[in-house]
Amino acid sequence: MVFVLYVDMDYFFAACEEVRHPDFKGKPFVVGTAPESERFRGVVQTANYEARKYGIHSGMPSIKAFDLYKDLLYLHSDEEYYESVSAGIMKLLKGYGKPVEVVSVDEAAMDITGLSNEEALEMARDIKKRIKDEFKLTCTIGISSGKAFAKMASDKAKPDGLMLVKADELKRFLYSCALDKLPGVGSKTYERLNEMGISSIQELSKSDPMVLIDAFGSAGKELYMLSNGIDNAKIVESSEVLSIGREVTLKNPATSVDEIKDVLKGLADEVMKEVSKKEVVFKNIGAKVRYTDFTTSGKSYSLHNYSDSEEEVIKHAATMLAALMKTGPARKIGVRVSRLVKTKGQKKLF
Ligand code: DCP
Ligand code: CA
Ligand code: CA
Repeated sequence: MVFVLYVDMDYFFAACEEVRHPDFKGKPFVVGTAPESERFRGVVQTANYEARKYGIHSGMPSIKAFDLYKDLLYLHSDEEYYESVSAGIMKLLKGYGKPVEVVSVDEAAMDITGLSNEEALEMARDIKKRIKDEFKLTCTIGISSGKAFAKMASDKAKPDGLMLVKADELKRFLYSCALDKLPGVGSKTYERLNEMGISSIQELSKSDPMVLIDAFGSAGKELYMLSNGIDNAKIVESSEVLSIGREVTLKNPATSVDEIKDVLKGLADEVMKEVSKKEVVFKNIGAKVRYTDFTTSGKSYSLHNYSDSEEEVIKHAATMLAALMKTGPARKIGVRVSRLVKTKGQKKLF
C-alpha cells in the first residue's frame, strides 16, 4: 500500500473569504451560489464554523440557513479566487518533491512512501505551519497507509488537526468510524447496506464478499477490501501545470452569452491548443467575468471524468458565464481548465 499524507483545507471557501474580509472573522457567515440580490434563492456552498454551530451546512438552501440564524452574513462565491488560492497551496505541496494528486479544489494526496511515521508527522507539521504563514489558512492532515484511510483520518481530525493512523492501529481506527465515512459509501449505498443488515464498518468487514459483489459489482469488492484495511489505490500525480486559461477584453460590454458566442469559441480554441500541446486532460472548467465596475467574479465546474473535449469547455463555460452575467454586463471574460493530469502513460484514467 502507498503511504499517504492527505491534506484537506478547513471550511475552504469561507476561510478564503476571511482572508480578504478579516471583519467577517468570528461572525457566522456562509458562501452561497446566488448573488447578494438573490441571496435567499441560493444554496450554501460552505459555512464557517460559527455558522455551523447553528446547524448550517454545505448543500443547504440559503433560505433555510437564514431561518436557522437570521443575522447570517452572506457572500456570493468567487470560485476563480478560491481556485487561485488552491493553486498556490498545491504548488507549496509539490515543493516537497513527492508525487501530489490534486483531488479537489481543497484536497490533495501526497505519496510519502519510504518516510517513517516520525518523518511523516514532521512533514505534516511543516506543511500546516507554512500554509498558515503563507496563506493565513488552516488545514487538517491525515496520514496512513492507503489514500482512503488518510482521507478518513483527516475527516476525523477536523478542523486544524493532524492525525496519523499507524498500521497496527488501522483496524481499530476503521471500526471507530461511521459506515458512511468510508469512501465509496454514499447515501444510496449506505441505505442498501443497511437493508442488507450491515450498519457498521466492522459488520461490512465481516460480511460475505460474494454478496457484496452481487449487490454492487466491483464497487462491492472495493468496499470489502477497504473495510478490511486494504486500499490499493495509487496516487496519480497531477501535472506540473496547474491550470490553463485565457481571457479577453470585449469590444463592447456584453449582457448575454449570445453576444459573446464567437469570443467564447475563440478562447476555448486557444485553451484547447495549449491543452494538447501540454498533453494533459482536465477535470475542472472555470469561467470568470470582469464587470463594467471592474469587480471580478468567477465560477468553476467539476466534471465526473477527465476530459479533453472543447465542446464540454464551451458548454459549461457558457452556462457559468450566463449565470455570472446576471449580476451585470461583462467587459472581460475568461475561461480556464484545471485539475490537469498528463495523458502520457496514464491513458487508463479516462
Ligand atoms: N463546496 C460546494 N458545494 C458543496 C460542498 C462543498 O461548493 N455542496 C465547496 C465549498 C467548500 C469546498 O467545496 O468550501 C470544500 O468542501 P469541503 O467538503 O471540503 O468542505 P469545507 O472545506 O468547506 O469544510 P471542512 O472544514 O469540513 O473541510
Ligand atoms: Ca475542506
Ligand atoms: Ca474537501
